Amino acid sequence: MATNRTFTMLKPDSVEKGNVGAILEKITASGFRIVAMKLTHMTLRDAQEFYAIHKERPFFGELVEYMTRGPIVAAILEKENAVDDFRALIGATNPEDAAEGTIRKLYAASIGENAVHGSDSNENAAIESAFHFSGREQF
Ligand code: DAT
Ligand code: MG
Repeated sequence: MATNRTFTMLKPDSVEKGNVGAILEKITASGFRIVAMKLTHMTLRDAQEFYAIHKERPFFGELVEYMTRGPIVAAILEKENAVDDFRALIGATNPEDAAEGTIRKLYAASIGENAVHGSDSNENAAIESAFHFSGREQF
């Protein structure tokens, strides 16, 4: 399988609770290489654009409010089969359904505040990476 990339955000609740170090440790211990990373604070417009696919959903307002309430850690990760392997590492969207040992099982409070983002396809990984990082910020 070809080496490829995915995009992640450690969401505001992960930063607030001091879970960034533990989550990054789990990510790197699972074989992902950090290609780009920064602490950043999304504006309202950033979050509305990033999650535009969900704009008709009833939770969209809450989602945007949550994602903009404090800084996040955005990162690009590289590994064989990166997108699928990272989705497996983070677990189901709702932490109540997430498998034991997954990041959401360990660190997420609820479906609305679920600790981490992971791209759902190679195409979206490229779009989301470019949303947060220029080519010169990727190593
Ligand atoms: P994922 O983040 O697992 O890819 P998604 O793309 O379906 O999940 O939704 C994006 C985010 O929106 C998700 O991480 C948390 C929020 N969300 C999804 N479904 C929700 C719901 N039923 N109630 C509240 N927030 C929800
Ligand atoms: Mg998604």
